[in-house]
Amino acid sequence: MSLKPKSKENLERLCMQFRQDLIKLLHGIQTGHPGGSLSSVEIMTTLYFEKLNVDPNNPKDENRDRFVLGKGHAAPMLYMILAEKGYFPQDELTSLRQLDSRLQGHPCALKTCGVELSTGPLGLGLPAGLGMALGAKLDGRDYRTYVLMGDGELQEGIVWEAAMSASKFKADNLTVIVDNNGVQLDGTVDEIMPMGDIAAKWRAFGWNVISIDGHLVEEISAAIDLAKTVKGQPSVIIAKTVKGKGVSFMEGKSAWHGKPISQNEYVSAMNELGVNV
Ligand SMILES: Cc1ncc(C[n+]2csc(CCOP(=O)(O)OP(=O)(O)O)c2C)c(N)n1
Ligand SMILES: [Mg+2]
Repeated sequence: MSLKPKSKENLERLCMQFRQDLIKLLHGIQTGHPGGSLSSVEIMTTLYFEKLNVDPNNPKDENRDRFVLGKGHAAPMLYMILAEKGYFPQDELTSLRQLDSRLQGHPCALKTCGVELSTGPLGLGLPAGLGMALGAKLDGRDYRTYVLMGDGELQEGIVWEAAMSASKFKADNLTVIVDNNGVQLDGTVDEIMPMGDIAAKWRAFGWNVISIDGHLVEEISAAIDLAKTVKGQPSVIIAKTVKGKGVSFMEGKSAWHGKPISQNEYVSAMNELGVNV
């Protein structure tokens, strides 16, 4: 079913709000990861506000859909979404990355309500997510598991071990979304470790592959729906994105993977996002 105009409008409004709030938050705390948070805004927003069957009032419901943030450094984006959904108070966001805060620099499932899996070491999201998906089958439950991964993260060997297992075990209740922004921590993916044709790689590992523009909420929504209809194999949505999307001086730059935002940069970013500061 295609996204209703009202839903599309609502998602796009939320995405703009999250971009503004993210820049304000990361400038305020002078730390954190803007680039990979900004590239995944539409993906995470569409999942949480349109697709995932989750309830902040019943966060451990055994039938809830599972979302795993493989690229754990995009934690600020996840936290903003969880706060907006009501998992914890909005005013706690400014404690991000502070000592003893519940909101650690990378998601911690033991401390933070709504975080499904502790991540940070790249690559472990998919094997754990596969376990959740296979667990659903063993328990006869119909929840789905979603794993969001970075394209640099795909270089981890464990990803491909999990990928071949997922296809062997026909994990058709598992959807991976690759935030395919072409950039990793200190360079482009092509410079650091070229991955070639990643769609062909996933296909060769037995996955159903769907390629989309990862900044268009209607394409993300349609791809998630399509993946649900595929039987007998897991699906991967390869979402073409721009690292740092929405703030021109951050776009496509590995330097903005993780660094403090200066006062001048803050003013310029906020102006670009339509806020006078
Ligand atoms: C196993 C492991 N190796 C290295 C790192 C350090 N690291 C953190 S983020 C990152 C780059 C990730 O790039 P990508 O997956 O493309 O993320 P995105 O571009 O979406 O931010 C690296 C190398 C890590 N967290 N885990
Ligand atoms: Mg990347």
